Amino acid sequence: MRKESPPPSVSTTTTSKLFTVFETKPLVATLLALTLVLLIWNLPPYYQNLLFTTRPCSAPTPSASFNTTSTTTNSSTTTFIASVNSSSPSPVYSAAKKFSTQKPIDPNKRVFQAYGNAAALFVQMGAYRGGERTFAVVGLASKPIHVFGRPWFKCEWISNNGSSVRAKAYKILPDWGYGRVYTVVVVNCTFSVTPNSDNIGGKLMINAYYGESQRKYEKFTALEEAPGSYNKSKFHPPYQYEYLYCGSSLYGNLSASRMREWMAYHAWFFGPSSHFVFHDAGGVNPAVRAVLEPWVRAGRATVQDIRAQADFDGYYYNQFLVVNDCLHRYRHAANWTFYFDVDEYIYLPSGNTLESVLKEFSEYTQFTIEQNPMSSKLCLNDSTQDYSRQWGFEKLLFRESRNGIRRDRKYAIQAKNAFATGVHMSENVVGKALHKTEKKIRYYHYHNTITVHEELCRELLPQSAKKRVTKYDNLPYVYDDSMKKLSNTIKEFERKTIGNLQGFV
Ligand SMILES: *C1O[C@H](CO)[C@@H](O)[C@H](O)[C@H]1NC(C)=O
Ligand SMILES: *[C@@H]1O[C@H](CO)[C@@H](O)[C@H](O)[C@H]1NC(C)=O
Ligand SMILES: *[C@@H]1O[C@H](CO)[C@@H](O)[C@H](O)[C@H]1NC(C)=O
Ligand SMILES: *[C@@H]1O[C@H](CO)[C@@H](O)[C@H](O)[C@H]1NC(C)=O
Ligand SMILES: *[C@@H]1O[C@H](CO)[C@@H](O)[C@H](O)[C@H]1NC(C)=O
Ligand SMILES: *[C@@H]1O[C@H](CO)[C@@H](O)[C@H](O)[C@H]1NC(C)=O
Ligand SMILES: *[C@@H]1O[C@H](CO)[C@@H](O)[C@H](O)[C@H]1NC(C)=O
Ligand SMILES: *[C@@H]1O[C@H](CO)[C@@H](O)[C@H](O)[C@H]1NC(C)=O
Ligand SMILES: *[C@@H]1O[C@H](CO)[C@@H](O)[C@H](O)[C@H]1NC(C)=O
Repeated sequence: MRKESPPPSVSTTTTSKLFTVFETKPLVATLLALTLVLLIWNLPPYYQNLLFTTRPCSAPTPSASFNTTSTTTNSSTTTFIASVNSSSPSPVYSAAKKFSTQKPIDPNKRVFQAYGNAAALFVQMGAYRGGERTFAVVGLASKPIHVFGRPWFKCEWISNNGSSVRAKAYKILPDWGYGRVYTVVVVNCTFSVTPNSDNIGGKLMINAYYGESQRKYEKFTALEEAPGSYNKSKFHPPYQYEYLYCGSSLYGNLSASRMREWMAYHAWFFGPSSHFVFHDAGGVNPAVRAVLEPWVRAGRATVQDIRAQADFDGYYYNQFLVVNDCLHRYRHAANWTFYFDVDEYIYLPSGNTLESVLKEFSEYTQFTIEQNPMSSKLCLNDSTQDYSRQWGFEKLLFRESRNGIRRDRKYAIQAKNAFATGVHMSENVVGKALHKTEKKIRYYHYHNTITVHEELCRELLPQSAKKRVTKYDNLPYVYDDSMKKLSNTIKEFERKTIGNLQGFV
């Protein structure tokens, strides 16, 4: 069928869907069929609806004698359009053009035959209701289309009773500059009324346009709400959790020991009213899965399998996509959503509790957290210690101590006020951001440890290094055992919460 129809200007899935609709209907006239098909390809959505709702009977025809009709379509298209009326550009031009490429008369007129697809117009990862009148659709889109073109979106809510409301969408490109073949797009649909307020169910449709023209677009169902499923109170506090962790893509040969330690530490740190969302882009090998499993069973963690992201070439395992999906999926699940990595440990300097710190920060939509970079190989030369039996943060005790330089930051956000997010902070929010936080909250960063499977202690420093600055690889290091002091508490907490982990000390 594809070969016989004019060179496709829309995707083949659209085409075949249309044909299956027609095949079920009685045969009328071939001519009408082709006309209709052309119209549907070319009309803006408003006219499309008009067509479907105002044409009384009749829909045409299987595609059996499809290939005989092409010469007559030109005129019938014109008449049909006239009866529909249009303020927007008439599709006649593009229809005529399509046919002229099929039957070139001028021998100097060259044909450009396209094969295959480089990057999709839109690849949906998730679509979520983000409030009473608002939705977010999170996905990827061909980056060149967004760099060189003006793609845009329209939203429509179609109630199960057939009525519909529309809204102009706006798009956010939260990884601007970092995308590759694909860039991340968050489509924000905010309606003037509450869709599905009567709870009879319905669906959110998106029109995704290739460029400024209304004529070339793809239409898809982004989200459906079953009858009775809309619950307004989900979008207001109190939320299910106080703290949510949104992890970015996990990849590489991760160390199960480090993952186990990270999980135990943060389950303790954030307390029972918290939840952890991991995104497995291939990093959750069987050993890692085994250490996360008890936490998943206890309802404390969720592991999302996002390995299919590998088909879409975006920035670093599509981490910008993942954090935005997590933001919107859990937008009203917790007071605060934290974004940091699995080699980073949030820490409260003396005297602070997480609750007291966040109470103090509550007027801010987001705050950033400064890192304490830790050496991934320096340990004390101490024959009383059996490092092979110790946890990473129990033995890596040397902190890189340069002052006054800009350090990487991670952040936490009140997700309800955010429309999109990044890896180091969010730039699409309402409300204030706080950066002077290092007296209240910091994080220890054990860079280059998470995929190390051999012993971490690879350089032993003399006991004197406890008291003075040690230069290593031209960087100054000081002794810092703040994390080590917590290790017995964490081990005890882990044992009490999930029992003894097999194969671990
Ligand atoms: C197609 O339309 C053009 C302009 O409307 C007209 O000149 C031409 O004769 C038509 N061709 C056929 C086959 O009807
Ligand atoms: C289409 O046309 C070709 C040649 O013109 C003919 O052999 C074929 O049977 C036709 N197909 C249909 C479905 O009519
Ligand atoms: C259709 O076009 C005619 C004349 O061009 C105009 O009078 C009429 O109002 C139009 N109808 C609509 C629905 O736009
Ligand atoms: C369908 O439901 C909407 C509210 O969701 C209501 O405004 C509209 O009148 C209903 N239409 C019909 C045909 O029942
Ligand atoms: C709506 O959600 C709230 C809180 O999430 C819950 O307590 C309530 O039972 C839900 N109502 C219905 C009708 O499901
Ligand atoms: C979370 O929000 C609830 C309701 O607004 C509030 O009572 C609670 O203190 C908040 N917890 C934190 C840690 O901010
Ligand atoms: C560690 O200390 C012992 C003596 O306490 C010494 O013999 C050994 O060489 C030291 N090892 C390293 C790597 O410095
Ligand atoms: C969409 O944007 C509006 C502001 O323009 C905001 O109020 C709303 O919360 C956003 N929705 C989502 C789901 O991000
Ligand atoms: C990952 O690391 C483990 C432990 O060192 C090793 O046994 C395994 O072969 C590694 N897997 C890959 C794919 O490199």
